[in-house]
Amino acid sequence: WKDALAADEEKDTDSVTRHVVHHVSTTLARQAFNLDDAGAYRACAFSVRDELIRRWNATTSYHTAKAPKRAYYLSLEFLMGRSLDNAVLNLGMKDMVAQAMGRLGFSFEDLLDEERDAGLGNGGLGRLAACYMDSSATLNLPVFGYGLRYDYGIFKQLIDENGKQLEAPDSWLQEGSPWEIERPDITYNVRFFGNVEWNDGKAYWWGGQEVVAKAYDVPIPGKLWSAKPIGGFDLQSFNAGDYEKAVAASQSAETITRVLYPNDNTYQGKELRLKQQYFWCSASLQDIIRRFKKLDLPMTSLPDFVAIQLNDTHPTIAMPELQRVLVDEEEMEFGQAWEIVCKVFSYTNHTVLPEALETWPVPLFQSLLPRHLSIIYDLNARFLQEVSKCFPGDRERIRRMSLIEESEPKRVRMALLACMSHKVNGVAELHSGLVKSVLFKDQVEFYGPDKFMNVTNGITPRRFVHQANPELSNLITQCIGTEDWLKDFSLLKKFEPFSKNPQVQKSFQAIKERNKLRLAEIVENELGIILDPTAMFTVQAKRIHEYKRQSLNILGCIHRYLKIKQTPKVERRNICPHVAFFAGKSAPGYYIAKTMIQLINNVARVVNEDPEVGDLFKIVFIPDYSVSIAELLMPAADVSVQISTAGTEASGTGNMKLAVSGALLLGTVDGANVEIAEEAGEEQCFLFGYLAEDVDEVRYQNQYNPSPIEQRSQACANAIQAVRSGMFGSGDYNPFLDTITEHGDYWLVSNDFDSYLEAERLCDEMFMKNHAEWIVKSMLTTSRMGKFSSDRAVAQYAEEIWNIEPEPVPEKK
Ligand code: DL6
Repeated sequence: WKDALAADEEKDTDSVTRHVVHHVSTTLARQAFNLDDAGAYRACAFSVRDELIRRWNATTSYHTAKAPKRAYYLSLEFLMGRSLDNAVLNLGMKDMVAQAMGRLGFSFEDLLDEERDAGLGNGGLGRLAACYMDSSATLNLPVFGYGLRYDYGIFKQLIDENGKQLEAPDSWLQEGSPWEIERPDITYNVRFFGNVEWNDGKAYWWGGQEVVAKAYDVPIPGKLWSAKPIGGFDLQSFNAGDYEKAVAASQSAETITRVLYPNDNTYQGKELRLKQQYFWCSASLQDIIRRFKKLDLPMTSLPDFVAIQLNDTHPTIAMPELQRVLVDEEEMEFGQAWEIVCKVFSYTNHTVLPEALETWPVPLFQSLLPRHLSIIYDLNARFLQEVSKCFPGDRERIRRMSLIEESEPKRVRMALLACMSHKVNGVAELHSGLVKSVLFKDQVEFYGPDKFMNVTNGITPRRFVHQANPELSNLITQCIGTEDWLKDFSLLKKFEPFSKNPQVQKSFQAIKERNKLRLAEIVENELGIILDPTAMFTVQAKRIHEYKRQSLNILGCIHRYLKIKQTPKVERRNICPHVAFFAGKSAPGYYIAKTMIQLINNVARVVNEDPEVGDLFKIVFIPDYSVSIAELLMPAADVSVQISTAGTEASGTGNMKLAVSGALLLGTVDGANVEIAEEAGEEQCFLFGYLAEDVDEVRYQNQYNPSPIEQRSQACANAIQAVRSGMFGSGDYNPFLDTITEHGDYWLVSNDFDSYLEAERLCDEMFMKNHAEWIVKSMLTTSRMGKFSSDRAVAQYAEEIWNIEPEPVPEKK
């Protein structure tokens, strides 16, 4: 039977080879003998895509025939990264495809590097959406994503010779993407601006600008919309010789999906951003309603067939848009229509930071979406009447709860509109608690607590263990005797007993060492920094933001550097060798964050070039952080640095990616760190810092009754002084340093500094003096992370919010 199997495999590898060659000669119109890596990657990707489409068609036909209730995930960001490796692994075809490409003279691993990341997202929120699509497909759930097909994704980050971040465009579509299918047959018109006229109590929205939304299918099920002008360009002006006017309208349409807004956890109130949001929501709803209408059922049964999840407030305009369709086009009564809207929608909140909460100026709304504004006013009047009934005479509460903020100009509060949907969830226990007790306290008191819930985030084990850390994946499979844990992550706990097995401990440690070596080689080749792979690798990889406190990390690095320099040579052997990795982008207009990047790079340069320090300490800033870089970085980490001010990081998902690869948590009691520590056991973690419940009081002290920084932390004051002295070059770091010393240290850097250093000290001590124990803790961490699969999270959404069930396509008999 073995021969038969081998013959079978041979045949399959043969057929894959033929398939690839076919794409070389037809799709690429090239000859196999003079193909380069880029061409081979594309031909290979097209062959794999064929298989994805074949399966996708089967699922679509089955779902169309069966017509189950579906969930639609509306996300303005999908941070997909690369697709080829993930696709072949998920299809179980990796070996076969690698062999086929080998026969054609190509190394599959080299081809993987030819793919550009699809970076249609800023950070955690966008990557979460991509993980949820992967999990929905794995669980056979009828879930479909809708997003925008930006011509330019998140900018490419360059670091100049002064250590500063520069931004360059990410033209990811330049060579085309094999992972999308253009659908000229699926288009919808979307209107902006114009007028609303009333006739017989019925509203007519007309005029203004109309734009076409064209669909691009992505076979990891979803659609991305691209904006096109209606009817091409203006032929009349063209014929009259006014070429500029002829193309102006078409340019204005195409601008809508030109570029992703590069802001994470801050909101930019630009007209174009609201246009993007409405364009995407209108097209998606038209597509959803078209599909529903095929069922030939009354609109009142929409909530039995359609659930729509709002990924943050960005798609909230979809709620008044559905109301407009039901009232103006389907002629439904306003109150009945709104009941349907509320049943269909649910909303995930991803932040409690006030600067990230979207509010749109009323005049902008009035001009761009006049009909929607009138709907929102109507809703608000009815809503506030209900609130007054509940809390008679409580005018202050009514002011707080109004959908319209009484500012100058007035603003529409999108989060409060989103809270009218039937379920609202936060993304980690601690965060969901704050959502209820702080952010939406009034709403909880009005609607009751049942609407508000928690779904802790998750990550896909297929990409972040199996693909990113294949040796660890194989070790787990070997130990527990099955691969099933990749689809049922709770089985990971079966790996726990092996933490006592010396042989497995050795293998686990060897895998970590090889991952570190691989990273060290890349760093040496790309950045010219030579690392000691046996040193402790700490990783803080995430967007650069004051609340995430790369500040604490880099000032801690300065403290470490000063200490090494002060330690007599003979005693330096007691110091734990250390490599601090930083990676992440700052929003281009975020001055303080950009200053932190510059400081990190300049401290790194001084430390790395100091011969006195040698292998004891290196600092590496990896430019242009992306999903692909995360896949390299996370498996090589010894320590996961998650040090946001308590109560500010909604969840974090990098913390989960690091933990599954066995990095020990050095972190604050914030976001999903809390649950990671609960699952792993606090003994496995190095927790420090003020708790969320104490932060307000400390902040108040810092602001109104500040003690000198030296009293809050002498070590922090010294590190800041070293920067001010010019030790790390003459960059203008003062605006950043002043936030800590002069402006009330809002993020509690100085207050948490000493306990951070103490946590680091304990971490170093164990790594260096008790490495055997470290390995056990690392294995325990990995094996206890079963909760953090995005499969668990999506299953929870399906059951508790969307009310949908798995619909596997039956096997052919
Ligand atoms: O829920 C995904 C991710 C969390 O893990 C992060 O903690 C949180 O900061 C992030 N939130 C946002 C909010 N952005 N906006 N707008 O990105 O969500």
